[in-house]
Amino acid sequence: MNAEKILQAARLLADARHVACLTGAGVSAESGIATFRDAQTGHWSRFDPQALASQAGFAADPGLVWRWYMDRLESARERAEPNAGHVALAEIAARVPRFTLITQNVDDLHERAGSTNVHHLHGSIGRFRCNECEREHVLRAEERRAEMPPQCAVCGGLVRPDVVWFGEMLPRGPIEAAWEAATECDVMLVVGTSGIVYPAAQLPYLASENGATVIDVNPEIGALADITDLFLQGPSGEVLPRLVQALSALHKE
Ligand code: BV8
Ligand code: ZN
Repeated sequence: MNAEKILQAARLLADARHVACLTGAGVSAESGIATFRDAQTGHWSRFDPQALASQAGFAADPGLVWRWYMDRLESARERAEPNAGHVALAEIAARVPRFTLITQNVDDLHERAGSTNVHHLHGSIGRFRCNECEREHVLRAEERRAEMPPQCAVCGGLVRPDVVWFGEMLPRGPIEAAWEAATECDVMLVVGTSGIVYPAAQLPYLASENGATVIDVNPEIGALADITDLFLQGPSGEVLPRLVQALSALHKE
């Protein structure tokens, strides 16, 4: 990653009134959480995440889906720590007038790194609700180890994680905040997403159509290449801290 491009990106951030940031599974990769693109770790590698993260998958085998989420919850909550990329995003937010963080991730690593007001387009793996009546369910310790999902205390429906499955609508609040930020921002900073899943992947396009500059941080060139103005190739845990350093240096000038 050459210093010139980092400096160019830092100047864009320094001149921005409003930076919108869209993150995907890649920002949590260096925390040890497998992305959807990578084969899921261990015995999950023989399952297709898109099949498991769906009503059909849950109906077909609620126990399998429950165990998949309990394993992911354990790795996100017990084993994973925020990495330098998560921390850098919280530091950039403190250095620009307005910063809107929108994530496709269901882990809480942005919050644990100090980011506030994080918009979770696809929900959170640490929250649970009834698949039928949608009542919130507070998970008990023994339910984390159970082979089957718990049943709703009120209607008897199966309890599921409060995440957005494929084919399900995204929550209105986060969508409205994300759409407003994408249309209003000067810079759209995209970090660690393949840009494949809609409607989240629409946001960089929306920002670009509304005159924002799109910066993409990713080790690989992806689906957003055609609207990316500045591509910072590399892992977010390395690129973002360098961006913070360059931004801080500009502020000292
Ligand atoms: C909806 C929560 C309709 C669950 C998730 C055909 C064409 C277009 C669209 C569709 C289609 N068929 C179906 C659809 C719609 C579908 C969709 O987009 N499908 C895709 C696969 C084609 N979308 C939906 O179903 C959405 N709902 O459309 O509803 C509707 C409309 C009206 C009324 C009713 C219904 C719901 C989508 C949300 C699904 N839920 N997550 C859970 O987590 O279990 S999506 C899930 O996958 C993640 O949240 C994430 O969003 C997505 C994976 O994407 P990424 O985050 O980008 O991760 P990925 O692994 O793909 O990429 C990782 C990237 O990181 C890579 O680029 C890699 O290079 C990079 N990377 C790796 N290491 C690093 C790094 N980057 C930086 N640093 C590193 N170190
Ligand atoms: Zn219920």
